[in-house]
Amino acid sequence: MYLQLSSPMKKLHKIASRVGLSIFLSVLMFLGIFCYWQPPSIALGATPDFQEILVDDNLEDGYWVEAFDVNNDSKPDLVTSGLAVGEVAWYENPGDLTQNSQWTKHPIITLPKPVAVAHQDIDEDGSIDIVISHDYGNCMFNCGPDDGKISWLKNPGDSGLDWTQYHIGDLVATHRLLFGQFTPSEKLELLALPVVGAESWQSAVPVVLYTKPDNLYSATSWPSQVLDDSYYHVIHGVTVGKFDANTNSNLDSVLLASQEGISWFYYGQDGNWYIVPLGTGDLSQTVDPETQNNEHQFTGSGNVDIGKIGTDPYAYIATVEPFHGNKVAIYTKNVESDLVKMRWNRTVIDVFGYPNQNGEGAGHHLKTVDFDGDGNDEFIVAERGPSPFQGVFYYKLLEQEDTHKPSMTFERTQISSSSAARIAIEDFDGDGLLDFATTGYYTPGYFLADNPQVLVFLNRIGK
Ligand SMILES: [Ca+2]
Ligand SMILES: [Ca+2]
Ligand SMILES: [Ca+2]
Ligand SMILES: [Ca+2]
Repeated sequence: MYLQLSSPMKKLHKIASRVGLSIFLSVLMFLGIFCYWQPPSIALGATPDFQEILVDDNLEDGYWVEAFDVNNDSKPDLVTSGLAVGEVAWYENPGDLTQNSQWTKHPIITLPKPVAVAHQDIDEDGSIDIVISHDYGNCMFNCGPDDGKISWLKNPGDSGLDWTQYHIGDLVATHRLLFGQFTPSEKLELLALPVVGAESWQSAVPVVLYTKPDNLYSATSWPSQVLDDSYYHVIHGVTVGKFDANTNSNLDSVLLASQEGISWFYYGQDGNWYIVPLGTGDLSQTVDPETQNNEHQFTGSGNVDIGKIGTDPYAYIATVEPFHGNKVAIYTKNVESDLVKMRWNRTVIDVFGYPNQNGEGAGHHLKTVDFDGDGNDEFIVAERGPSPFQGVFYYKLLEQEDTHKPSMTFERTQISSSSAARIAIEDFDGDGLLDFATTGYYTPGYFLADNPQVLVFLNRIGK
């Protein structure tokens, strides 16, 4: 498994000119050790090219960005939130996307420490609503019994009214939310994933499924069931898909990134929930040789998405590891290893410096997308910072050797150097090519980026 850099010497020189020697050494590791150098001519087919559009800057907050059409004009808008101020707002897509176009900001609500956002037309009135976890309190290292609530916010549409908040449930440390059709129930389902258990950051995490009630507006909470409360610890990443399609199941299920590594969590045909471990993630977190300090020694995985190659929708798994990790790893399928089963092989392809004294690196999110339309997924990684491990990094599959025990070569290109906490994928300019948006990371107690921005990156590959 190899990594190749675009214009590597240029980038190295630029970085070296503005960092000190100690950081420079880790930059050398970042740029060199895990790379396999190839002539740049191989990469000429689809040079990553994105037009950066500033939506907002000089923010005093930043954690989540979600993309969907809030005002029903067929142009995807952005919803942002963060734990510092707690304002949830949406930015209206102006349509004509240029450097000077103004994205009007509309406040939605201000909540104590909102974390995760997901969207769905919950009341089926034609306007897409929001579900949000909030009142995060002092989680994740010191959660109180009331630190974690889930609400849905009714989109007022063009009624001129405010957004209305409805309670869904209380769940300590809720950190990720996903809508899906996870069971044969035909009701709307919401999967809620706390980052830690209620007792301590090392306690097991309850995975909870909420079901939309029939009395949606009068319900004081949504019916819920705990699907598992013993296996998982420190869940930070999730991706949803129809991973069980080969058994003719049309149900959604999830890949989870947790202290246990990468696992597939799904509802089986017998009505039970199953956990299938796919890989252990990072088992040996490195320590900064300068500080020799790593308080939490996180292990496992922190973010996960799955990449397609040609006709195989599950050709590779891309991860950031471990929790708030400094490593980018690729899992590929080895079908030679067993008579009847295949196995996922993990390879670290990139290292973004060392974990800090809390054991945290700069990596915070990742998404697989076929941006250049060649039938294979690229993936982009959001690095929260500090610089030089800050911004969006684009990984393009250059070649795959041997389909039975594949070795993949990726080329890395830095798209942005503005702090990136999360990525949202949409076609913001309606040209048929998927674009992406990011928000900077600004969370007290974790990391405060300089000048957090909300940015849209329009896909101009091949144009
Ligand atoms: Ca819109
Ligand atoms: Ca609605
Ligand atoms: Ca592609
Ligand atoms: Ca586009």
